[in-house]
Amino acid sequence: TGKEIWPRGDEGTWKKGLANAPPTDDDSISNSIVRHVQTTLARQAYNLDNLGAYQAVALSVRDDLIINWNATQAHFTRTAPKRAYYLSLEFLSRTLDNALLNLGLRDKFSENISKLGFTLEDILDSERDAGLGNGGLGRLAACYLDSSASMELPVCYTYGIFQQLIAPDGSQLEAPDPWLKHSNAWEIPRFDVRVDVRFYGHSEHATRNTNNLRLWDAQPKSGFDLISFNAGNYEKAVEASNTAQSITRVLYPNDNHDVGKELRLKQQYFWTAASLSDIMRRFKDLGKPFTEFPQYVSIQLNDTHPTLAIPELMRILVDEEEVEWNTAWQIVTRTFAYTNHTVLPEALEKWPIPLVENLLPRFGVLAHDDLHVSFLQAVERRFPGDRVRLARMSLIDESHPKYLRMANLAVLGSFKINGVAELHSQLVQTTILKDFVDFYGPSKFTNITNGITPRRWLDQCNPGLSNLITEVLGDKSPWLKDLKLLKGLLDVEDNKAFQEKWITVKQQNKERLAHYIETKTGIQVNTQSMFDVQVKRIHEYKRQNLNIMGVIHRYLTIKTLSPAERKKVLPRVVLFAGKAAPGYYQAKLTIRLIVNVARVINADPDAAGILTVLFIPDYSVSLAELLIPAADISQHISTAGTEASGTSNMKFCLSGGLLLGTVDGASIEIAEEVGEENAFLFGDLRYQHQYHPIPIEKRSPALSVILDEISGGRFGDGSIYEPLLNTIRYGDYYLLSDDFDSYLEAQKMVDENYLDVESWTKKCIRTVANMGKFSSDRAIMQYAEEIWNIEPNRLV
Ligand code: GL9
Repeated sequence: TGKEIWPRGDEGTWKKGLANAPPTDDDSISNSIVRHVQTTLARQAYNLDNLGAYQAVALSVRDDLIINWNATQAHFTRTAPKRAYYLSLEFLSRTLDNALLNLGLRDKFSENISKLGFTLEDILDSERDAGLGNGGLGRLAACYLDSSASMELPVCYTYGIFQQLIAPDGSQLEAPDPWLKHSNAWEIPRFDVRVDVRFYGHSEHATRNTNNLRLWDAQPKSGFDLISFNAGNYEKAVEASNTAQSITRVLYPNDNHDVGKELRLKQQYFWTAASLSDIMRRFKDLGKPFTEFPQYVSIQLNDTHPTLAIPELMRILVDEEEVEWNTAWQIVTRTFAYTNHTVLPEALEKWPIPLVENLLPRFGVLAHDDLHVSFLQAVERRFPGDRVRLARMSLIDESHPKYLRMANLAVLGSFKINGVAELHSQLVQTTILKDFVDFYGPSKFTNITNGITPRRWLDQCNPGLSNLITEVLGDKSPWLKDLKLLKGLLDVEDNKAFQEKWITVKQQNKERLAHYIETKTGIQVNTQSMFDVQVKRIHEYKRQNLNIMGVIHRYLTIKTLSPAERKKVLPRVVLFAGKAAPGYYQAKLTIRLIVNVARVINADPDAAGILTVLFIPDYSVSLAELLIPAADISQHISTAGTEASGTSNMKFCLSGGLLLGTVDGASIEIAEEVGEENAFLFGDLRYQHQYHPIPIEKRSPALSVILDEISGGRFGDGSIYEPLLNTIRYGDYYLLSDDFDSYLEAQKMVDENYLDVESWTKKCIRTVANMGKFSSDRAIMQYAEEIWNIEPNRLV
């Protein structure tokens, strides 16, 4: 673009300064850490604690990252490639270990940290998770940032996902998660990037490319009301400041559920408007006409949460840049693409029109009148007289009050719409968006199956397995960047020595987890057991209830055995973790039931050593990194058709845990890849959720017995759980009684298969060997090629 890279002064002096090497050799690493302790943190060496040491290490690593980042940005400015922007309201991550691995400096830093009297492990543990998301959707954004070459994500919450505590009676308590309590080395404030948002009124081994996550914080335009202050009204003086800051203060803790609160709408508009304004600034620097905007910018909407970006771009183009309306709409509809992440009706966002009109008056007009009317006219021309279809497709739900349907708006304003696994994308096209497929034709709709980053979900969280794989495949950078190379493991699947090492790695991961469990809960688990894990948000559709009913069945069976027979039982540890949305009554009851069932079983000498059940509190990315590598089997047992993809299923399989699941989401594709005989899938897809007039005793006698045991007080006061039990007895919307028997069958298969150590180990090896498809590198390249039309732009 001919943009000046050396804006002022003497180029030689600048270059000499910039050439100062980042800390990569031994002395410079420890020197850099010590310098940050002494100057940046202004601390004394003698009273430096782990947190202080963490901050100094993080700052040293950051120096390195910034140098790469600046080079990447300068390179992008010079070459002016098309950029893709991933707009997400959620992001879930931890940074330090990931940065060290990607820079290829983990071992060197570890040595230097030891020399300074700390351990890398303690330092890594001092980092707080950036829990700025609820679950899979937020973690997916983090995997995609890792895998991508040019994205910027707009989110900042002062309080992330709440901290979960378990009360003495087994119920969940929430505590705030002030993730920014200590200053955060990974955030660099950009005082030069400020935009107005108005409401109301009218490296690693091979690549140096370094991306950033753009986080926004809300500040009032004039923070401090001096007149009120001078008049002695101190509260009023900071009122505007508090109102503005409250926008970014909290994460709505709902997963797959829309609540429709005004503050949430403010957040959505705030983040999208701030990001768009930033994108616009960068585009304008190029000096190109607006008609070329889609040649330089693609914007991916991570679910409908940032969909207000569509009318916002219209507003900027039409009102501020005076682009003609039809031309502006052409630009908008060539810029946006929309990823749908759920077909659950309760998760589809809709905003009351009066709320939108009050908060964002211009959008009321844009969405309600112009876009809405011309779209309805177009549908009417295609399907004359089809009033029912018209009502379904309309941007407006004509109830009282009227609602703006965000998915319809996202489809209207986007050139491509994708689901996140094969089955899910089909369901999207045949159910919630069927009318739109009829209208636009199928080519506007596609599938991009989710992926996970192998750097974090294998190399970082399971170093034992990563090293073993490297022993077989040679150098580790190639396979970590081209995950299909894992197929090479098939050559050694029969090798006894390799199988032994494989088993040892899993055993060590189990011991690492058992140690954590003992320090956190005081409970000892038998590490010779099979580790059976279900970790995810607690939700009726994910059916933790089915799992706990299965556990009770196992327990009751153990109780019928003689002591001699019990000795032959294959020992199991069943682990649960996950948060329930604070307002989700049924999900909270599930947690209470699991905790109390666990208590009874763990205290029963008849089950000692052969069945242990645990609910581990406060599930997070760091806990996932510990749990996933230790699992022998993991459960993904949602009612078929409800889990869009799931991504933890991929993480478990990539760590050599086998999959026990329903035919749902990406589990279907995983079973296809690894071989049906290496996964335990059960149940089938029923498109119709139907009311069950047949009594539960007839539908599933086995399940009925268990419900009665719970009611009867076997696990504490049964009346507490009646509301939960009744959802299964009557209605059974999530089809537990349909699937219970086949679930038990599948569990029996798991038990039998596990007895043959060699064949089990081979199943695990084959699973890992065939997981290449599920790398987020593949997924992000599909977005780049099939949607964004951008190419890798490598910094050398
Ligand atoms: C989700 C789906 O429920 C998951 O099946 C899917 O893997 C992820 C990522 O595509 O998206 N959709 C959704 O609303 N959540 C998901 O996890 N929940 C949140 O994280 C908010």
